[in-house]
Amino acid sequence: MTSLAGLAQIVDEAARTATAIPQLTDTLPGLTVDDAYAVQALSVARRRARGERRAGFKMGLPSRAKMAQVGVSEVIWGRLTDAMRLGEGGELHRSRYVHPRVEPEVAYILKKPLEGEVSAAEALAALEAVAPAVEIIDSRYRDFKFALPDVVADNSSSSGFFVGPWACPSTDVANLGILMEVDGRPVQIGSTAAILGDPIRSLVAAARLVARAGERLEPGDVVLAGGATAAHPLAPGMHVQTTFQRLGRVAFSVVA
Ligand code: 0L1
Ligand code: MG
Repeated sequence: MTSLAGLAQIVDEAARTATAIPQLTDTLPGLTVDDAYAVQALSVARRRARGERRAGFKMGLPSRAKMAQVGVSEVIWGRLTDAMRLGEGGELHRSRYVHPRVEPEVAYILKKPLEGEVSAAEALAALEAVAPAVEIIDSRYRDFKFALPDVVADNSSSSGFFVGPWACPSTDVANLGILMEVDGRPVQIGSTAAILGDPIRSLVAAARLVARAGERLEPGDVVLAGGATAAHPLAPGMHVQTTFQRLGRVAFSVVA
């Protein structure tokens, strides 16, 4: 049996070298979701040991449709580091990823800690600001195929994020229209309401789920609330612009 640390090395090296790997559950069908979160923590610890710093958390599978697709009833989560944050308006290097996709999200940044069971009102009171954002997801598994323990071990496909202009934390982001365009052509249209009905519920879930791992959301943490539409595959030469009603735009270009 490969140790959890050994599995962490496998997923971390796959991400570091942008190399597709077989699913862990192909050879370890008994791998549990709890094991997978332990692997995730160990793999992110390897990044930290290389000098990357904590940046916050991402929530994954926030829509009922995406949960049903993967056969789960709760959102999943992963960890963000400063190396994953990309410069708004800048470039994404395709060669650094296995098969990247982009999805529109809402980003929160905290001014107070949040831990365990909290209400939406408590979550709102802990906010420093809210912003439009996009997440770059990149499963390290071949063909973007995985079972739940695989994706959790792989840091819930976390690989990058762009954050747009920060807005006042009292901005109502419960049901904002979103348009994602590639080279001026619409590729995704949706609403922030697809994120658990209201993205603040995702922040509430983040506080609860992260506490199960003995951690809490800290001041300065960015929390990505989860994808509001299906993710769009990225290729060199694309210019991606995502416009959020009331919040503004996030744009970037894909280079080889
Ligand atoms: O951020 C997400 O919702 C993705 C979570 C993992 C599933 C996937 O990679 O599609
Ligand atoms: Mg996401």
